[in-house]
Amino acid sequence: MQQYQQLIETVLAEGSWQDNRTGIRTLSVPGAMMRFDLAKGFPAVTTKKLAFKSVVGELCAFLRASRSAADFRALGCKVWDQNANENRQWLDNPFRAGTDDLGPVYGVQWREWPAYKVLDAAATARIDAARANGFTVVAPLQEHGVDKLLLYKAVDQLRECLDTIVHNPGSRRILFHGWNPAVLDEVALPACHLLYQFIPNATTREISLCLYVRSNDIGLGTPFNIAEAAALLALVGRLTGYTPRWFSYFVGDAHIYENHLDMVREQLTREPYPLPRLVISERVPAFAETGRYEPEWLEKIEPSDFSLEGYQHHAAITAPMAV
Ligand code: DHF
Ligand code: TMP
Repeated sequence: MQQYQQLIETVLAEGSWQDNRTGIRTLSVPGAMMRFDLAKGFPAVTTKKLAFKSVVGELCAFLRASRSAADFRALGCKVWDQNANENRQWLDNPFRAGTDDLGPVYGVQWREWPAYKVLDAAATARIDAARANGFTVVAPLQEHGVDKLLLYKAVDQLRECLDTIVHNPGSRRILFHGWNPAVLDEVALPACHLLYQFIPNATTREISLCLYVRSNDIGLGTPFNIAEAAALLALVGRLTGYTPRWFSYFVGDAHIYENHLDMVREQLTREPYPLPRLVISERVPAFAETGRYEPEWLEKIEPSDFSLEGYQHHAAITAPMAV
């Protein structure tokens, strides 16, 4: 994780002070990138202890399309409690559905992106094509005196990515998006890690991931986001018959909060350890061995199915999260 140390150094050296909604200033750099060769190990931060159980708990909650901090807690991840229950603006939002609700965050968009079409009731070929693509008619309506039909589909973007990896690996369109402009007014926090693109190589049987993160808290968020995406890629590879290889991580606003400076400076004094390996339990079927495609494991997977082997790390340090 030399790359993470370098990112900290870059922001400390080149960052400029920025104010933001949280009231805690940040040192920020506009645009940063890290690239990991996953054949060389799992990208866990080693200059402090990564809360790995919490990382995989969050991943499992996303995969199940959870929108309640209680579901995240039940899977061993407490990092959503403050965003659900301590942000005044969210507490006052009429879309908030009570204690612990986060709104339609990440997992809801990944697995159930709400998609609508309004079609002329007479356009039967279009309606049939939409139905064949999984849309169902939910209501008749009128627009400017013309009869129309409202159709709806909850798009399982992630499942569609796996289907494409298996059936059409040459596609350059295998991505899922977390940024849904139609629901920004309904969520506790608009997606930070928001665009995931899988790039399988059917010749080498390797799969790579490009991730775009619009806003990244380098002290707390970045180590989590890197590890979680790498674990997701390993799971997707297992279920589709590919070995994880390159992981490119792009950041828009890369920042260090003022109250995290002591933590990251302490990390810079520490020498990174060799990287651990990620192990996914045997019960999760490997497509490459069974020849069976079982994407339902996206929902069945448990945090305990993930473990790190040989994870050496320096002492835990943490710092407060800006809410
Ligand atoms: N807000 C802000 N300001 N920064 C974030 O990184 C952030 N991340 C969110 C939600 N809101 C956010 C979701 N992800 C921690 C890690 C990830 C995360 C939120 C919080 C965190 O506090 N990590 C601590 C302890 C983790 C634990 O023990 O479970 C750490 O030291 O890594
Ligand atoms: P923002 O919506 O004003 O950008 O605030 C979100 C903050 O949370 C920002 O500091 C980035 C951070 N964050 C991450 O770095 N990673 C995450 O996964 C999440 C949810 C948030």
